[in-house]
Amino acid sequence: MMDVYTSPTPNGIKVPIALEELGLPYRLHRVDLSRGGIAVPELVAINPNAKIPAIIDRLADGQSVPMFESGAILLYLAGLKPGLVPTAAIAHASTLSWLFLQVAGLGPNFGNAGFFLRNDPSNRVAIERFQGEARRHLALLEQRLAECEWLNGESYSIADIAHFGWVRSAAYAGLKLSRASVCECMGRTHRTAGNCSARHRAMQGLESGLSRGLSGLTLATRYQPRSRC
Ligand SMILES: N[C@@H](CCC(=O)N[C@@H](CS)C(=O)NCC(=O)O)C(=O)O
Repeated sequence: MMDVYTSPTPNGIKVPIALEELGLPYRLHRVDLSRGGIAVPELVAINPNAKIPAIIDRLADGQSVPMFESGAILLYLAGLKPGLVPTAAIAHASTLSWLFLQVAGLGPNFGNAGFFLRNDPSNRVAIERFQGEARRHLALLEQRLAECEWLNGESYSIADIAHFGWVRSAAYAGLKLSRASVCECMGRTHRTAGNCSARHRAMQGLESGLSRGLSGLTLATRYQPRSRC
């Protein structure tokens, strides 16, 4: 059984989505970030960087495996059960490229754009830099998803999962999504893929478990899971 420490944030939702997709059991521990991750000792015990998501995988042989960084966790989970990273060489490599683009590029730029918009709105240099980069990354996704249904070109993967939370929260970075936007593509991704019932479960798990009692960032505002697929 795996213990998952997270919150309903763009990075936080990645791990429960992947676990639901894979059908792996887990215990969810909601981390209250209102005073910062550093104020949560059980989180710091797993992640010295005091950020969610973090996990402890409790193995059958008694070992406990702590992990942090959402991209690393997604790769670890995908290694436990097939389904979220294709084995064919090109699609495999492409999954890694799009995953790392999210964790190193799109995510930090969205996050920093949102931070400066809220905390230092007169700082035009920072806002133009981070919002400009956020917009540019979004355009890359739009172009890619206009060309193929999935980011890796072959199948739904941890790369799509990684981007989904951030794209949904584009308003946080002050970005407006166009009609033929990535959010729609990602919504389509989560609605119409072959394994639709798993996707439905994933969103149910998120919305009933993670976002309960929270004012919520921008989680669960755009995507409405369909009862039938
Ligand atoms: N690179 C990290 C970023 C994680 C991150 O920034 N998490 C935020 C929430 S989305 C957090 O824990 N913030 C709390 C804090 O900074 O105190 C990852 O991908 O896991």
